Amino acid sequence: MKKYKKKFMETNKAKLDSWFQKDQDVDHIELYRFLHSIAGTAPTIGLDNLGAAARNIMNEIEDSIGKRYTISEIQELLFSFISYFNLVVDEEKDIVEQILEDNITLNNDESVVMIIDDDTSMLMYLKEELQKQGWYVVAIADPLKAVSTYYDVHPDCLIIDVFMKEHNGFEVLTFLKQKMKQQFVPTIMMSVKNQKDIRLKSYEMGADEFVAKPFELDELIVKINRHLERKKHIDNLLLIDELTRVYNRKYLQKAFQQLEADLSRNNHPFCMAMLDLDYFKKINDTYGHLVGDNVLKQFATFMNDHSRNGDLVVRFGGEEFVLLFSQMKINNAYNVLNRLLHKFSLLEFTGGEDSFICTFSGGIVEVNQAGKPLSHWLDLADSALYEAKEHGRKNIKLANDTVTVPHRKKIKVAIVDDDPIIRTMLNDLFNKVSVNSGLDMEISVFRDGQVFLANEEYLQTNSSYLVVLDGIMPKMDGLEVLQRLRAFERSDRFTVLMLTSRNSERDISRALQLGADDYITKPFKILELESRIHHLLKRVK
Ligand code: GH3
Ligand code: MG
Repeated sequence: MKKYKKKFMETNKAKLDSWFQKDQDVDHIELYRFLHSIAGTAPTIGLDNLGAAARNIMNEIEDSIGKRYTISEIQELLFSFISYFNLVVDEEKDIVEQILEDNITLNNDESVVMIIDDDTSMLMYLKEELQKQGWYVVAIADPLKAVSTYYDVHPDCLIIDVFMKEHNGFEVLTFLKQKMKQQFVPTIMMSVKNQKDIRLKSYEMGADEFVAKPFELDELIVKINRHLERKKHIDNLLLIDELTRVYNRKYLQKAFQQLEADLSRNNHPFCMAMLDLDYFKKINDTYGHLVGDNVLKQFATFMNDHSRNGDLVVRFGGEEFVLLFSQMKINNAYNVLNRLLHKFSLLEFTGGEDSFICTFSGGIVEVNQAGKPLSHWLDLADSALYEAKEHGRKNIKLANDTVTVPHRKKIKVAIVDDDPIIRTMLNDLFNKVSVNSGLDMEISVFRDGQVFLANEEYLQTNSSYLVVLDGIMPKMDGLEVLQRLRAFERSDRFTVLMLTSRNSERDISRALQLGADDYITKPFKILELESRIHHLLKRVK
């Protein structure tokens, strides 16, 4: 019998044994919790029938709140389970382990749809339905969270409700409109008020579509699909980054090939530098994202203005840029970059009333050998960049011959769940993701919310966390844990995935209001969970 099933059997059998040994009546709540945990876990590890059986009994006893069950009543109710847990079911194929062992390729290319609506039932409904289309759906109930999330997830399509209680959708849109001017992100406005002035205002603000509520779901899906296809088409044509007007990373491959051809033909080495702005998140947090955008633009312009003909500036992503210096030896490139760093760090930027300066760090590599792929040189430059960051930032480092340090900061992964099987499974899954993605992760498991929160030393560091939080736990439920995390200073360090139960709509709604970054309903399929984890990891700051 495979590991998870075995553990599952053992845990549940132990629980039943303890009831029988004590020979005392069992509370309704305790029985319900036992069944609830089976209903949540069994289908995830491939025991669908068992999960369904647990759900049936839960329905059966639903109206008996407060009842105490004698041991013989328990025996009668749980007859099928008792025999099951004592059986060895080794002939069943274990889906979970198969998935964990096989490297089933994830579709990392899913379109990202972001919905902003403070009506959480609408959010939940849309999220669930749109996910069925294979899209990754980010649901935001708090408009204030919308802006930073927008920058983190880079949506391919945006759906905004016009009338949100605290901030109306137009306000969010006004902000995002600035963004949309530079970047083409199809936007659909929704409203229960289907009046001409609202429709007109939506279009004037830059919406591509207006949808009146109530709407036909299939029609909405077709519309979104069409927008996503157009976006893909346009993205494929673009080689220039829309915000900074320098080349985007798609062009990098082409440019690299040209320079490499020159290298193999004429033996002209060239240099590649990876640059990253220092403490850029702080600029966003202090002065707002539009000021951050402006810094990026000015940085790109500065680099363009100060590079020679034939050199290339590429926005690699976020606040990372790649520079290619044609026909240049590394010592020369090193001196050039240091001069640029010095000059750039004298520039003054304005944010509101204040002025501030900005610096960058860089890693540089000399491409002097033909035949190696672009990724090889990028990894080397990235390693050197990481060393420059470690070395206190605002400096340039030369690459060694090997990739020495894992690039990127460490991500702490906290798994908080009272179910030992889910804990083990998640732990294994994250280990696999860590190996496959090359991300440096420190994975910890906690058996309940209290133990997790009590670990002050673990939580008080400045690290970034991905927290997988079970919604229903004894002592302190997941929602309370989430609420407490959100009260922490710089609480956006915690990217939270809630595990909820399908029928607890109220809990999901609350989780969204409290700013959970995503939720997944139990029982979930491992592959689905893995895909969500990949998306969430991109958002961990
Ligand atoms: P470090 O010195 O270690 O590089 O720290 P950092 O704060 O610069 O790096 P971090 O990776 O923590 O934060 C980068 C931030 O850049 C997070 C992301 O939301 C933001 N960002 C990414 N793209 C854009 C963009 O187009 N505009 C703005 N304003 N912010 C962006
Ligand atoms: Mg940075």
